[in-house]
Amino acid sequence: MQTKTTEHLSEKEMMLLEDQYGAHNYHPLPVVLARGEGVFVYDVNGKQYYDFLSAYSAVNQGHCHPRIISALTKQAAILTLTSRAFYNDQLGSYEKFVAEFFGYDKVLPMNTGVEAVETAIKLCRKWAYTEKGIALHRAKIIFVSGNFHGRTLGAISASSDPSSTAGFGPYMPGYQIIPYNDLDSLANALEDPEVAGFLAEPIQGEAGVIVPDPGYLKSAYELCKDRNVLFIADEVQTGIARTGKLLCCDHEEVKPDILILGKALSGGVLPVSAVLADDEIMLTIKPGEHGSTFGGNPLACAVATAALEVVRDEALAMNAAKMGQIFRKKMNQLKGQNDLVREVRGKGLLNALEINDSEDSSTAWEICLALRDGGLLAKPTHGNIIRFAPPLIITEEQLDVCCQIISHTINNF
Ligand code: IF1
Repeated sequence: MQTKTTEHLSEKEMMLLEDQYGAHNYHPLPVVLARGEGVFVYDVNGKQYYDFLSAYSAVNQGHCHPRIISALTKQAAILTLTSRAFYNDQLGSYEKFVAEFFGYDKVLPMNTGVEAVETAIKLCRKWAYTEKGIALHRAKIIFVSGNFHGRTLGAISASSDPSSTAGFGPYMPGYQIIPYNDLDSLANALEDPEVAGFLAEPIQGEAGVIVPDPGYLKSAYELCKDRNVLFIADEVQTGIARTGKLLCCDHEEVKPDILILGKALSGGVLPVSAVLADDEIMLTIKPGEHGSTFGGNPLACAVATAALEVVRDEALAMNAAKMGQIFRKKMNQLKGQNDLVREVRGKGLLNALEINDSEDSSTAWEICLALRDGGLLAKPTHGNIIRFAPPLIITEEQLDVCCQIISHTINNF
């Protein structure tokens, strides 16, 4: 089904419109999508693809999940936005639901993932000055190299990736970057009494699905606790059942002091993010000190509630764990047959294949073009790494078909 304005445009003309009238801040794979349903997306000519990007893990529940769409359409016809200048009949019950769902005293509702990251940084600094007693505006936060936390200046100031940072300075002060998966460097950095927080992804998504050593998260958490430093987990991409547990931190039974969620919190239907913490941290921000026009809007509350109920009722974490094991087993068999595949890594249904070519080669991109022709959509992350992250509702039969498409494509490449 095409909207009125595009029914007469060809696929090529649609791409040219974006090129002429849109900023060139992306380099999309040449495919024009018009419809999504479950694990499938369809292009303007009706061709079906398995979606193995899931909008960077925002569509964990599958495209246009009926239960989420019905919550959206019902609330959309009643009340969409009040602003936080007034109460509304959706926010309180949503806050209770989501705080209890993840086991925290309170939630601060925002919209995009990066807004939640910025909120967590502000909470950490506030806590540093009012609770830990660090001198005003002296608080430091430790980040890890290879991170991705979003595109605002506060987020890119933590980045070690030139494509995220070059030409956008000057950068936010009070940040320190240490190597990922390196406890000695964390222990050294924590010697500084002005450190207030350690913020990291439990698995680095954009860096190429970098899974730290078993025990890293637990030990990092314990080092932070020993030094009265907040352990802040960015689970925007790894959360909401993506890695085979509700949260990636659950694999090591680590409970972050501040938890950052986004993306699939709404099932990819509209931007909904959240920061969760207990009262000692959350109540350091007083009325009027932080907010957002759309944060906690009634429509987002209705959608996010349904999105989380789907994760719970359809046991998506369990399915992600099971399907992920099958996927990595089959991809490792492919690795054994074909030296184009250098490494298979991931957890749950957040996986990646490292292609045996230089980072600046176009091989991974060309493989993704061939996968598209084979009916499966995926996109390279850094250079030679292809991320594979289907919706968590994928069945074993569908996964088998997709593994055949991937193996066939790579073996014939
Ligand atoms: C783009 C990457 C993924 C995230 C983590 C915060 C955010 C993201 C761990 C910010 C967002 C998105 C952003 C999008 C592509 C995608 C991405 F390739 F950029 F890095 F997923 F890996 N923390 N990731 O992954 O959330 O403000 O976007 O809602 O910028 O191209 P957001």
